[in-house]
Amino acid sequence: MKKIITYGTFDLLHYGHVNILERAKELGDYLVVGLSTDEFNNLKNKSSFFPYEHRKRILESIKFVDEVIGEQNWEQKIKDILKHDIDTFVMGDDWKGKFDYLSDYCKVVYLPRTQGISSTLIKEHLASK
Ligand code: C2G
Repeated sequence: MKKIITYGTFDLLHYGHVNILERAKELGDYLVVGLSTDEFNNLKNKSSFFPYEHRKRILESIKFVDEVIGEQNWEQKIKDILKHDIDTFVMGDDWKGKFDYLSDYCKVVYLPRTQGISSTLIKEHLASK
C-alpha cells in the first residue's frame, strides 16, 4: 500500500483544498493529513475560523482522506514519515523547495496551487460585505 502525507490548516475548506487532497490521493492508496493544531497555527501566524476538532471532523468526512493526525510543530515531519511508513510527501507549490530535505526519507512532490481561492480571500471578501 502506497501511503501519502500532506500537511495544512485546511480552514474554511474550499475547492483548492479538495483539489490538492484529491491529487495527493491519486499518487497512492492511503492519504494521511497532518492537520495544524490551533496552537501551531499561532506559530504560523495563522488564525483559523474553525477550531482544530471541527477542521479535523470536516477533513475526515472527505473521501480522499484516510487518516488525520495533528501537526504540532515544524519538526515532526520526518518522524511522521517514518512512523506512518510514508512513500510520498505532497504540498502545494507555494511551498516549493521548502521541504526538499524530506527526500532523504520519501518522495517529495509539489503540486500546482488552485488559483483564485484561499481561506484568506474568503475571509477578506466576507469582511468587506
Ligand atoms: N492549497 C492549494 N490551493 C489553494 C489553497 C491551498 O493547493 N488555492 C494547498 C496548499 O498549497 C497546501 C494545502 O492546500 O498544500 C493546505 O493549505 P493551507 O491550509 O493554507 O496550509 P498551510 O498554511 O500552507 O500549512 O507544515 C506545512 C503547513 O502546515 C502548511
